[in-house]
Amino acid sequence: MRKAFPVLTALLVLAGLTPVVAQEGYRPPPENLEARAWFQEARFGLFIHWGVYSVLGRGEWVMHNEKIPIAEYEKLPPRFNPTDFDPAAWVAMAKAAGMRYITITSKHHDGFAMYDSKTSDYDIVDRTPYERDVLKMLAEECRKEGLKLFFYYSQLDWHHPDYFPRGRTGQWSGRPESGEWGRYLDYMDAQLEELLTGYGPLGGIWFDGWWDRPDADWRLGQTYSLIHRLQPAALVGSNHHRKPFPGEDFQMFERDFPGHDTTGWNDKAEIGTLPLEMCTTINNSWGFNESDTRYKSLEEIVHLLVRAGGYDANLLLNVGPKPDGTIQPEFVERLAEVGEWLEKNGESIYGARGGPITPRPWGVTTHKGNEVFVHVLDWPDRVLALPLPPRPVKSAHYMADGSEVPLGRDADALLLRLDPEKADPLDTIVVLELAEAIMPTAPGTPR
Ligand code: FHN
Repeated sequence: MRKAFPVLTALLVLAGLTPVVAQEGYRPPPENLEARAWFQEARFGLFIHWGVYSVLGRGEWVMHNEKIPIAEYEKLPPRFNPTDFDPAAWVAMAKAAGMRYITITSKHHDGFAMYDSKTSDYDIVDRTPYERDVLKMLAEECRKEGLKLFFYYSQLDWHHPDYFPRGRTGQWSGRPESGEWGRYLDYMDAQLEELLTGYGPLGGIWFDGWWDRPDADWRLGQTYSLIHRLQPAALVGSNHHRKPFPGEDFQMFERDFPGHDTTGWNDKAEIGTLPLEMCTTINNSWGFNESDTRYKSLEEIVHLLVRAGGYDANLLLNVGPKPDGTIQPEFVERLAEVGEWLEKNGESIYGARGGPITPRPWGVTTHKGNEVFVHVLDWPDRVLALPLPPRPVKSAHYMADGSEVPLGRDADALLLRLDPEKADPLDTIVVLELAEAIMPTAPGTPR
């Protein structure tokens, strides 16, 4: 009977029924709340998955997918020499795209640190002919150019001997079937301390991999407190596909809008009250994948950004740089085009909150002060009926040229009489001028 208890707990945790213990009683200080508000206004960030796996060009899961044992995988770092890496070009690309922050992999599931770790020599400085700390170079450039930098950190590790008992993945690494979990967690905290003390003020830490061992004691309270003690304004988020745990400062969704579950991972990810972020890829891969040429069109990317905004979420859009340190032109070109679109339409995205009308098949709404931006993404007809906004509407105009949009009113609907000539295939934005502002809710206020 005694033995049944941990099994039952594990089952409940797996079913998402038991609250996970993390940084209980955490009260974000003012600088953290300020950072959350900044994050919520920023709306668009660049995700970068870069590691020694890029040498093979088959994505960041290649070690697990192709059952490559550690002894073989360790032959990749000596082949990784990104002599064309130019942090200024990466940051300029992100800025031109209208992105306000960058989130880059400091260590992915393969356990290889892309910075000069002192806790381990399994890192870019000690194991590659390049011998330079690319995170430091990027951090300096971001600071110079005013972009915030977040570090992705994989809690899951296919290389460390103490990542034991093993989870759902990484069983082919050739490690002995033993190890000390607590020692692995110490190692992880030590690496996080390096990242939080050696790279200036960070936007935050973006965790991934908890899902590999959902029933394990991850000592999250200790880890989250460490981060908040070292940098109180750094935002903690975790891609565990659940409702946020205590101590987290934002909530993320992978390849799904908040509240959706097309992937099958987000079924328990109830929406909490923290700022939201959705991440996705431009083709279908996170890490560099030579054979994946299914690039999203400009229209698809703009619609993702706009729809994310309608769900009150940021879009974190990924690129997987090549092993030489460059970013493939298919990504660079699309990002430049999104930047041009934002240059004209950013007013309806940055600092604008989702709603007041919840997302619809035809499009979404965002709002700021006394303006509601109706993003018509897919509506072939002349008249679009909206539920009545929470404040009286004085007038409506096209954001593109300021010309008036005739309005009709019903007892329970506002009718936008759209001119097909003015339809924009990317997004026809109609601005509703309200008689009074809709007061924005601070991050953390129940939706
Ligand atoms: O396994 C990872 C994957 O490689 C990638 O990093 C994405 C990004 O959200 N997250 C994980 C899967 O949930």
